[in-house]
Amino acid sequence: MREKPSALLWWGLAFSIVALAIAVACAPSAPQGKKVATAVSDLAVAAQKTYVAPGDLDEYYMFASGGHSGNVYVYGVPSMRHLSTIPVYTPYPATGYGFDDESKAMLGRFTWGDVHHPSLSETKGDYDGRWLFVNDMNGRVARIDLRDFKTKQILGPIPNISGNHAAAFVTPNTEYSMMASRFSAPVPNVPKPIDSYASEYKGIVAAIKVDPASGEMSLGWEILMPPFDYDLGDAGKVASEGWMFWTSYNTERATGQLEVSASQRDRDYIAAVDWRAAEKAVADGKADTIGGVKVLDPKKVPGIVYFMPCGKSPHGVDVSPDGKYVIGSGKLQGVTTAFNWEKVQTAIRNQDFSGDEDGIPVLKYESIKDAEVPVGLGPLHTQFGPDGYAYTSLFVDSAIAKWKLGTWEVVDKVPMSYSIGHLSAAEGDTVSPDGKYLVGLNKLSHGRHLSVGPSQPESSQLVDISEEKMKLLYDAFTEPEPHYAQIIKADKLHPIEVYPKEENHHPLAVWDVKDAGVTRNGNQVTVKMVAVRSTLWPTSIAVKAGDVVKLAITNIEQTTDELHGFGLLDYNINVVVDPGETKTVTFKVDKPGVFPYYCTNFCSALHQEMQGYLVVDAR
Ligand code: K7E
Ligand code: CUA
Repeated sequence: MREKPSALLWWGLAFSIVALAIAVACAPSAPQGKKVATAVSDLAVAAQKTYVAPGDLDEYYMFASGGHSGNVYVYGVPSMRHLSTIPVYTPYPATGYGFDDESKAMLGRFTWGDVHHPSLSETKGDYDGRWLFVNDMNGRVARIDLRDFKTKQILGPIPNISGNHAAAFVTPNTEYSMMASRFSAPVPNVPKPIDSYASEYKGIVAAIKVDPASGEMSLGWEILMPPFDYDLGDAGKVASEGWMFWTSYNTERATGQLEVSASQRDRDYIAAVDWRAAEKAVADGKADTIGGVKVLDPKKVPGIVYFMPCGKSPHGVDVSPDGKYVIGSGKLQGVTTAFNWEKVQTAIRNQDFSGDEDGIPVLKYESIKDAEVPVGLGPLHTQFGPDGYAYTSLFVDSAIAKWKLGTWEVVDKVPMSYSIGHLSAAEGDTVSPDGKYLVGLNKLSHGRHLSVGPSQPESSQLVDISEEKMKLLYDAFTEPEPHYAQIIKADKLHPIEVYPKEENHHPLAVWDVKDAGVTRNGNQVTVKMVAVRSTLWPTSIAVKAGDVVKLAITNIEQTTDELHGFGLLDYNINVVVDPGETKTVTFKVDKPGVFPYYCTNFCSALHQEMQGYLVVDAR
């Protein structure tokens, strides 16, 4: 990474802004000149802290959920520049995702997904920069490889899971990506009357196994849960490693108008799952197979799940960096509760239970809580700093509260504009948070950007948390729909610039223009195409109506950023091939005529010459 610009430049910038402030302050209409000058110099400091000079690079990557856009968006922090869009559950013509055979196969029969929680792979509870997992409400989880920032696998829909919101949280060594059902349904899913919900519908928590070398995900196991709505999760770490926590609401087991019917009880629960014990129970043959998955029933396998009562209708649950505290609260409360993991373990040992839910023991709130921290109204999510501080987003108060673990005092608050949901601190959910930056991901934003009509631009706000007082630095547009994001130190990632030729084992890859061409087997036509500046070889393809064409394009460039595309307008074909990559697309030609194809990515001075013809004769 390059050096920061010289202090001289900063002083120059600060000086001009201060000069401007004085000019403004001295103007006849300026109210309280001194105050204006102070405010403007604060802005100069903020500008300095977010300014990434031309040619300079950001210190962090932020990976943000794109909600029902189905994408993940990558930003640089602190500049908040949008660097890249990673399509996951939705076709994205800009990169050809969802158009070639390989990515079409991953998407299956779906063309959208609702992404909520990105989860960077971890080693010993710290981001290791290998993969990013993201969930989709439709029971799926995807893996993005951070070597090339591409989606490599979509697993699911996972059987028995209905509304996979509480995912894709990884365990501290990425043994599993965990998920849980937000909606309960009969398991297995056969029609059952809604009025039998309380007894016949089930929730599910699921562990998706991750191969430690390749990241390949496969079905792990599941646990049958009472029909609550499991909302968010976090893996235990250090002191609580081996456990997984999920919030749940609607422990009333109500149906219909949940905003009323699911708010009757004072407390809902955080489910604490001993995933090592569950893993062992599955290995010992204690699971039943439902829908092709090994499912544990806690009634038959005691000791794998406990319920920790928590303020009603909770949202986030977050484990402190040392794993000693589990933070969770009702989302309409004015306090958040710090549960003491030591006390939870003692209560489990002493069987200090108040009852059970479908055979799952319920712990006593008073026995396991350490403190109710008066953070303010509407606590949703908590992130951590390196110095024992916690940061909680307050939806109702529209603010972030900073408070201290252990002393439980609230030391600072910064307003958010408006209605913050998630928040993300630099490596703020790992065993060693960085501090420095915090991003508030706001649900509403009216007036923070130029108006673009009724659908207001989403806004995220960058906050400086390097000092005692939090300082708002910057308002940034973020692509909708913002949920969670994670921020990782840039030097942990080492993205490649080209796909090395020797790693390309595609059976239809060709590396020399003389090997490009068309072969026929009955009505099956295979085209091996070479894309290289500035020709698509072959330059014409002759086929007959009724043929099935399999086109394999190899971009033989080994130069960074030399992408080529293949657009065949009439047939809705759009393939983008990175340097060293081979992609295929299979399509039936049913319309006779002459159809031009061309390169879609501006690749050279003669890019516009990179074109050819598909000639389809009538049969
Ligand atoms: Cu938007 Cu995590 Cu889906 Cu909270 S969730 S705010
Ligand atoms: Cu290749 Cu433009």
